[in-house]
Amino acid sequence: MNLQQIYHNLKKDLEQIEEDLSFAVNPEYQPLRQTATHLLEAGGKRMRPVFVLLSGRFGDYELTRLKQVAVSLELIHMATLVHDDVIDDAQTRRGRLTVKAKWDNRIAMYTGDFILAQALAEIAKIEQAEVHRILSTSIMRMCLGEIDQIEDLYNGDQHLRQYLRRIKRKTALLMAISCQLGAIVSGAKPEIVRDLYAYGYYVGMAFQLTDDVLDIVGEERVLGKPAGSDLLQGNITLPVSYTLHHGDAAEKKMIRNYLQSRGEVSQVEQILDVVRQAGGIEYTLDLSKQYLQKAQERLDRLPDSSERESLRMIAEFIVRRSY
Ligand code: 2DE
Ligand code: MG
Ligand code: MG
Ligand code: MG
Ligand code: MG
Repeated sequence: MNLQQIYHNLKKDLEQIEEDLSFAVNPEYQPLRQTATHLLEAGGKRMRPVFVLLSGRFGDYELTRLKQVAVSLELIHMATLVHDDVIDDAQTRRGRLTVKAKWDNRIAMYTGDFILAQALAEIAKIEQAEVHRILSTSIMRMCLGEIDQIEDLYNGDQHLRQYLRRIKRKTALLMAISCQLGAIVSGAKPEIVRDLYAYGYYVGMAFQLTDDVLDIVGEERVLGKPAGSDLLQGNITLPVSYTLHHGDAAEKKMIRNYLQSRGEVSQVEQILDVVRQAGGIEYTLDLSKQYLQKAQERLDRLPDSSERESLRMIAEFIVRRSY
């Protein structure tokens, strides 16, 4: 099985999700309709809906309910990106201008809020209190992660623990609950729900670790945004903090200088080269593979099925991807 086949198998259901998404972001009010449609057209891998649908197969697959969860989670993901681009002052995403760049920060904040509210309206159709508890707690934790990240900007003395907690909150949680909620609304057994949650969490960690590597080694053309964005924002990712701990004296000094001057843009290219050479990329990718391994072990505990193999493929793709 390959990735195309996975999408092919889910095509009919994903198309319905796409329809519901465009319906949800299509308000009467003209400026919002433009910003939201702009976002939707930028596309994306729709990973969260895919996780919801595949996880739903481990219980009683009921498309109506699964769609509501999938649409809601994808909308939340979109809302976080609109807000994130304001905070990160990002001009492009997925090769297009961000809402904040095309309109402005104020419009972007309310577009994000609007989409978040749409997400809540969508999931309100589900009557299980547990679902709402899980979702709201996760959004709170995502916000905490972003605040932590702001406080740690340009801070060269960070523990691996801090970094891991941050990427858990910013990425892994939403993937974990995509699997968890897909299974819960399908009435899957508690142990299956737990394994799927853990799978989503490990895959999310692996995903963000590779994302942080790609930010350093990727090309703008493929990434849809400039390489080195994290460093430019002062966000110290694992390859950089690895270099701060294990690089030679000159390498460490160069990065320290950059952080002390709070990001002299002209130094970024050189620092990227240093980080690429100092072994932090290999170290981070290796950690990403360890999370991949854990994700696979969780899958081993699930009943053998084609959905389980699809989840396996997705996990592998995430670590090998280049975009
Ligand atoms: C992307 O991280 C950030 C994701 C989490 C954002 C969470 C927010 C709080 P990056 P890229 C904004 C919750 C807000 C809601 C629910 C509206 O590393 O590289 O900046 O894709 O990602 O910019
Ligand atoms: Mg960002
Ligand atoms: Mg950010
Ligand atoms: Mg990133
Ligand atoms: Mg990203």
